[in-house]
Amino acid sequence: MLELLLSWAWLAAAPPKADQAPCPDDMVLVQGTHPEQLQRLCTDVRKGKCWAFFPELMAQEARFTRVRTCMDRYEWPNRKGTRPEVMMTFLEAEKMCATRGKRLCTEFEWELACEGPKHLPWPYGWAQREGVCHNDERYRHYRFDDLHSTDRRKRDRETARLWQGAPSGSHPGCTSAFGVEDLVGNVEEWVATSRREWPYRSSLKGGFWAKAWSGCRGTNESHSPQFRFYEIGFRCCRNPE
Ligand SMILES: [Ca+2]
Repeated sequence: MLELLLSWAWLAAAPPKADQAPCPDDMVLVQGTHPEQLQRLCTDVRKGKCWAFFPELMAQEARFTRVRTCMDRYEWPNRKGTRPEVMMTFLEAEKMCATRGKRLCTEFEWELACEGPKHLPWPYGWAQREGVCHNDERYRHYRFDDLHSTDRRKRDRETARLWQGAPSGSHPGCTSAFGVEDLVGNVEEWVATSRREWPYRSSLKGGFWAKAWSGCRGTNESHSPQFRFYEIGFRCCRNPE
């Protein structure tokens, strides 16, 4: 009996197995090297934007950051089939992540998650393909006074009128090599700024449902942590076990 108890006690105290998953089930491991600057050769220029790059051809600046993080598979609240939340400031998004023991992802973590180990310009390849990610809706003009009204009902009504987002995970082709979904398009995502030249500690990535040229690179750095908008959401990260 004593032997049995001892062996039970040893098992209870045993360290986790080496192959234990570093991230919870609803997060994915994003790991690799992030090059701060990339140069690619554009092969399709329209409307002042690049819609395709020469495959596999790339020059990288010699400034790299090692990334190893667990990232939510979907936009907040990180549940497949659920409508992602919008109209939260960067400060509120930080607090929401903290309630789950997480933090906002950094700009570099987000870019590596989107580009994958091959550093693709879009999560799925070297050329933009219509309809793969949710960013082809027609732009609707917003009414500033309604959207920023102190009257909550007015604000909610305008947000609902502008909403053209999709439930999380409804564009399976818009999945990065690491398995993160909806990075490009759907709702734009708050990230913690990584580049020293940006003015705020808050940045935005991925464009939204009506920004067809969005890709993995390109940061919207023009909004302070107090800014809120009808198409802005976020996703969370945390350090691996
Ligand atoms: Ca997104």
